[in-house]
Amino acid sequence: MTLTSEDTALDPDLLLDGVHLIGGDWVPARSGQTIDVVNPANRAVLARVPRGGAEDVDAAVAAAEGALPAWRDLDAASRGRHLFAWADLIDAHGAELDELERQEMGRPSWGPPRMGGQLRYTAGLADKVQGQSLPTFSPDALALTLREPYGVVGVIIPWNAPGPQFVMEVGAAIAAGNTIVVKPAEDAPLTPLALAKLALEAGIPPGVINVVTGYGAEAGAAVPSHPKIRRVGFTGSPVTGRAVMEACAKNLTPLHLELGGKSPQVVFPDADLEAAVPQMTFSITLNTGQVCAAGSRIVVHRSVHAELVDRLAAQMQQVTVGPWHRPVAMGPLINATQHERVLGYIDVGKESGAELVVGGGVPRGDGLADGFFVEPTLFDKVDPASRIAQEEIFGPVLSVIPVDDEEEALAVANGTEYGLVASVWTRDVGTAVRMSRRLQAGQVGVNSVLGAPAIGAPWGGYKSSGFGRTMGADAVLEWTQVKTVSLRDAAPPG
Ligand code: TXE
Repeated sequence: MTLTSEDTALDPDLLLDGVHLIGGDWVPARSGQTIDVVNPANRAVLARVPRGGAEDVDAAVAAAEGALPAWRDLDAASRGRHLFAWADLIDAHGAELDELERQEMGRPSWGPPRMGGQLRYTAGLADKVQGQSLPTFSPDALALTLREPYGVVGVIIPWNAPGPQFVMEVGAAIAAGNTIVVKPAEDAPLTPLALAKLALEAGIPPGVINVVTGYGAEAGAAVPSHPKIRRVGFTGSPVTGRAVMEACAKNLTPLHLELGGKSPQVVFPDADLEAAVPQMTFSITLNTGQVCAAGSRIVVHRSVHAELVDRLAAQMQQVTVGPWHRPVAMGPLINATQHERVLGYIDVGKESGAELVVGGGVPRGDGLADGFFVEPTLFDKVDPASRIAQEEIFGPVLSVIPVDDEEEALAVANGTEYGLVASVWTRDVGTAVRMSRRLQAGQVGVNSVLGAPAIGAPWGGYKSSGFGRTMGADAVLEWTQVKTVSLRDAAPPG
């Protein structure tokens, strides 16, 4: 395949080709090898990125170590100012960043990115990281706690929202005074590289943010196993999350994990279906279902089940599918592996006895032949124990599970290993309160999907969806460790 970047509307200043970022220098991999980055809507090669490995991670860690003392010791308000400047540049380049992310995801536009706003919230927290003063046993002493950065930290991010994931993790870690090595996903490393370039332009010193591109088993595996990386953040699959945690265990490196979900949407008889159905459809088709928070299970009271399925079927049939440059609702899946995986789950669903109501295939049509497209798919009467109701599909596949009462709804909703997001559709405050308390999820939405529509809300899972929080004030604190300092008057009077 040949590079097609000249044919596209990509901003050449933000398209890094063949280089990643180590200590302020844009360099190739030590091995000299590269990986093609492909638009999954048409398989055109957008750019190549270095196929980094352990030695590149090593160099990035050395650069981050070099940058650490000055960044850590910079007054916190100045650190925050650097992040504000970065947010301003991100906003100024919003359209170009969106185009880049759209092409590496193959997805349609969702309007201006919100990354700048999220980053500004984090920037404002930089000088609000504070400890406590503590009571002491005697009046000649003072005791207080300091919240200090870990030092050099490492983050591995996935491909489904490469821009926001980069900004979220990097913003929180560096706001707290850490310096960082980031390993973006091999399928979508271009937006992270562009964001790192803007960070440098915003005046964030070289070496504070380092980006090593490459495959998971190579550059990725080198991050949690590096003895000088003092804390790790990982977002991705449970299988890889376990491997990352095992590697961290060897060095006793603390970490947080965000591992996806199988988020239930519990629909009560009094729900406003007219309002709910478009949101439910959006929640499973946004980003072609490649969203950790996708509301992939509808747990519905039997009295409104038939009406809900009819409405969902009508709504899902209206979801338009196509490449990034068309005004469609849904783009392709990220790559051939995910395409096979999602189609495989659809087969599993058909074989499980569930009723296929909408979709289930690969859409045909003009401009769709070369992309990894799949139809929005609706299964009804799904057995809550079946694989399509238990496992994260990461595609636009929605399962409807009818139930008889609130207790059964709760048992089904809580009956998977995951616990990222749960939604409740009801007009009754009492039902909303009871469900909010009893649903096992890091985020509960009442009459809303995909978690809190708030800036600065902490984000993370219960159960196998992971632990630790990646947004808001909690995220910044996660990147700090607590030191207790006690001071004593060496020669107290009398
Ligand atoms: O994920 P991986 P994949 C889920 C989703 C999806 C499935 C597989 O269900 O269908 O995972 O996706 C890096 N050491 N989610 O295979 O492997 C890899 O290079 C260190 C949920 O893409 O977890 C990439 O940067 N790193 C999800 C990142 O891990 C390794 C987002 C994620 O890849 C590594 C993505 C290793 N041994 C997928 N192997 C969410 N929670 O939002 C791979 N990586």
